[in-house]
Parts: sequence; structure tokens; C-alpha cells
Amino acid sequence: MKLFYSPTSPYARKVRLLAIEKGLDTLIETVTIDTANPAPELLNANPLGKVPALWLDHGETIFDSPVICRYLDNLKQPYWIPREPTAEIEVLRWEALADGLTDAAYNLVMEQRGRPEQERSPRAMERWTTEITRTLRYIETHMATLPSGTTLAPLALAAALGYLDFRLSHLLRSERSEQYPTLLAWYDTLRESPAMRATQPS
Ligand SMILES: N[C@@H](CCC(=O)N[C@@H](CS)C(=O)NCC(=O)O)C(=O)O
Repeated sequence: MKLFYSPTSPYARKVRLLAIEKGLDTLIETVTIDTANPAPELLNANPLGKVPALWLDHGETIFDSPVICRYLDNLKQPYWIPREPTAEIEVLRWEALADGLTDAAYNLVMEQRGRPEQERSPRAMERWTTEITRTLRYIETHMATLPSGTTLAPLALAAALGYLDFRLSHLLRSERSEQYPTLLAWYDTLRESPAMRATQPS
């Protein structure tokens, strides 16, 4: 298998975290992609030109990150996405929440870093900032319900918070940190894990 990824992509980080935790990372060759200038190899594999994309040995490519996570999880037990329907939906709901947080953060970063100031939309940036803040507050008050242990949910959340910490730390920390004590205590412990260290964006 070949994983097209970028070292700063939070979606790819979620996939890499799962691969490491499941002991599948040694089966996956990684190919670094510059998402601003995607290589033809990626575009052939994924017409959307996005990472992560996973090229399978029989020639098919799968995307996006939730599909890749499901695929990897299916390869080997124990499953990190539970098979019991209620537990499964709860884990996938947390993944969607974390990915949605990442979507808002990624959009905001692209607007701020990828466009000259006069082309930026203050209204859109305000909207994404509000989305991020509202979602962080929601997560702070629902941390007790985060599926714990060996499930995809904490990995997805860790990847989302890692991206915020990397690109938009002012929204997660500084004076705001008082608003998210439970979340930050959880994240600051988890980010020292070997898998988080091995996938640290740079
Ligand atoms: N929903 C997708 C999002 C993937 C995504 O937006 N990846 C970004 C990198 S973080 C990308 O490839 N951007 C390049 C582009 O949009 O052209 C997933 O979960 O994999």
C-alpha cells in the first residue's frame, strides 16, 4: 500500500495514527505530496487532488480519510471502529465532529495563508472562527462521553486538536485555554504518545 500524504495534513495524520496504533504502518509506503502543486501520481490516483489517498496493491486507490480509516481497520483485529452498531455510530459521530473541526480550521488557514489580504473574506473567516470556538466548547462539555480506549474517536480528535495547535494555537490556548481545561489536559497528555510524536506536523 502507498499512502499519499502531506506531513501537515490533519486528515492524513488521523490515518497515520490509526495505522501506527494498529501496527499496520510497516505495510504502508508513504509518498509526500505538495498539496499546492499535486504530483500527477496523486491526480491519477485521486481526481480530487487531495490527501490522504491510499493506493492499494491491486491498483485501486481509496479516499477520503474516513474511508481509508475504515479500510485499514477492516484489515486487522482488534477493531478500532466497533462492530456493535450503537458503539460504531458513536465513534463515527466523534470522527465526524473532529473532521468538521478540522474542516473549519483548514478553511480558515487556507484563507489566511493562501490569499493576499485584499482577497480574503472577513465574513467567511469570522464564520469559521465561530464554528471552531463553538465546537471546542461543545467538546469541552462532552469529553466524558468521548469513546475511550482503543477506538478511532480519540485519534480523530487528537489529529484535529494537533492541527489547531500547529496552525491556530491562539484559538486553542492563551487566554482561551481557561475555557477548555478538560480538553487541553486530555490533549496535552495524549500528544506525548509515541504515535503522536511520530506524526508531529513540521
Ligand atoms: N474530507 C477529506 C479532506 C482532505 C483534504 O482536504 N486534504 C487537504 C490537505 S489537509 C488537501 O489535500 N488539500 C488540497 C486541495 O484541496 O487541493 C478527508 O477527510 O480526507
